[in-house]
Amino acid sequence: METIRFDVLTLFPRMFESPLSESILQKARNREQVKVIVHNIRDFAHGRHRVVDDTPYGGGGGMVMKPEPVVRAIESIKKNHPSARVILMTPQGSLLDDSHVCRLVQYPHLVLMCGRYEGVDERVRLGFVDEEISIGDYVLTGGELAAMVVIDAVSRQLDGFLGNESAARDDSFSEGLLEYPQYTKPRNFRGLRVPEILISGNHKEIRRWRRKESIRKTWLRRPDLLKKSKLSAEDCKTLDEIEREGRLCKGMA
Ligand code: 6GU
Repeated sequence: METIRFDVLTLFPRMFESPLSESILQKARNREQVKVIVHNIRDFAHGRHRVVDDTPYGGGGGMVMKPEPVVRAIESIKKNHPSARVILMTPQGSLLDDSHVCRLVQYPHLVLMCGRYEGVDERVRLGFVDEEISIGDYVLTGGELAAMVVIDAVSRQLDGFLGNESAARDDSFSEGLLEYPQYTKPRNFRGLRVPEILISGNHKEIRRWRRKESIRKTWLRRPDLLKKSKLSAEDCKTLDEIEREGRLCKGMA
């Protein structure tokens, strides 16, 4: 069984309790395919008050996470697991995408350090972190939610994580395309009908339809992805068809 371990370093360990305890992620944890160990950075702070943050040199507002507790927390894991990969969650990191997720699942052990406040002392980044990740161009109050996104997205790439029929390689982004539209019963929902082709039982035609709708959705919503994806000669013909249909629709409107 392909497994992975995450050690999370955070000032807010309880944030991780319920999101990681539901659904298939909890099942994967039950069978120990995914291990998540959450550590409170405050436990590594010294002194009566266990201070973890301080004002920035040079002035300005906000607080900065002090280097000592963070580095002690990282080292407490590295001592027994020297090859664990240390990732700092920060809006300054490189943007997480599908290829990034597929690279991360190759590591058997990730340490996810969650930044808070206005940031982490620069010296933590310089000496003790292997890479920095952001999950998008917006600012969260801390790296915790982003770390959960990484745990979820990376875990579901493990072999055998999803049930046997579905596989991560079939979904959106696996080939750089968005997923085709899905339908279930009833056939007629408030006058909206399931496309006939899906009820036809003609699996070759269903596959063609799905491929086309997948290309269409990507063309409409994410033309940037379409440019990067590897389309076959047949896909290119399909795309021509879609573009012609698109022009027809505009003509009618
Ligand atoms: Cl990893 N952290 C924070 N604080 N904000 C973010 C982020 C991470 N990724 C996007 N926004």
